[in-house]
Amino acid sequence: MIKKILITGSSGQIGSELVMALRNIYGGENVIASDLCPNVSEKIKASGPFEQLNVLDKGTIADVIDKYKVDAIVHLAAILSAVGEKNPMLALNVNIKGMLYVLELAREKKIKRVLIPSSIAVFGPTTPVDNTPQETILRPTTMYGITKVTGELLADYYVANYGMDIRGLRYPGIISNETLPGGGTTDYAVAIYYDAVKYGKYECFLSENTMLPMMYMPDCLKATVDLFQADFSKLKHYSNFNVGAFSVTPKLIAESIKKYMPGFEITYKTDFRQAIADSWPNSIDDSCAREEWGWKPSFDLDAMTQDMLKVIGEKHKQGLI
Ligand code: NAD
Ligand code: AKB
Repeated sequence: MIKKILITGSSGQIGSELVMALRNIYGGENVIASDLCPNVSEKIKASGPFEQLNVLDKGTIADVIDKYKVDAIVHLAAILSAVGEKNPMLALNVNIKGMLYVLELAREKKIKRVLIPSSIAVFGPTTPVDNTPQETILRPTTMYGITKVTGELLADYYVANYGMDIRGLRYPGIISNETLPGGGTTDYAVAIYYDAVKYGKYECFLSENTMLPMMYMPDCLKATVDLFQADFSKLKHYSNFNVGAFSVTPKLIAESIKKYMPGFEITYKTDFRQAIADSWPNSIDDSCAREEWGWKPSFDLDAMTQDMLKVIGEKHKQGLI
């Protein structure tokens, strides 16, 4: 039985919501939030422990594991694709060295379970783009993607050679309304909703027909918790589950927004992120996740759009954005 979970990178887009989801299941005191950035939301501060933690500081990670008798780690601290292309050495350092410290400490301290997300960024221009299979060509052209492939291989190495329980899933672009994304290529799919509510228009940095796999945050949380709780002995894959929900282009999101905000306008001005998006798949075959641990998404594009506009509209009315 897992008793104490440490989450790294917990102030990010996913961590800020995953901490609360896991605290609801395991109890506030049993989920230790941690991030490089000391500024933490009131919600996270009030509901359980928070530690300022740099994943490049192995000694402090070890101290936090000992202090709370941590027996599971969800390692979210990372540098995402767009920031990673601007600063490849930072991405290499944080994503590889940080992960290696977590894996080594998990081995040394006999941590029972580790979950580390991967990404659709493991795929590259030579990967089949439609319904991208679980087992396929992994030759990414971004530093972020290179670190994610390395992470998957390292995790599987620790499972095979040290008998450890390490799991991971290849998230698509995650769309949410609580914490803004941290510098990825799929960030447009969040910004479009904020700008729709605030200004009634959006200038997109990807071209109108750029198709990418995406997922709404409630499904991301469900996928993460379900894989975290899955029976490890029943898994055939470990660190690299494809998970899909729906695939969209900027034009399709704009059309979905227009159903509820007919006056919404979108324009396009592409930048360096277009090349990153062009190297990623259109859609994902997630049948292994469905078969091995029962993955099934709930939200489609229109259901997500309605919820995003409602929540962000409410924040806008209250003057929070
Ligand atoms: P994010 O950028 O929103 O958050 C990352 C967090 O890590 C930030 O709070 C940052 O302060 C922290 N961090 C950075 N360097 C650190 C360090 N040295 N030590 C400790 N903390 C540090 O990222 P996210 O979107 O929440 O992503 C979480 C995980 O999910 C990452 O592994 C990412 O690759 C993966 N992922 C995310 C998406 C997505 O669309 N959000 C898609 C695919 C995969
Ligand atoms: C990014 O765009 O970098 C992330 C991802 C798909 O990994 N959202």
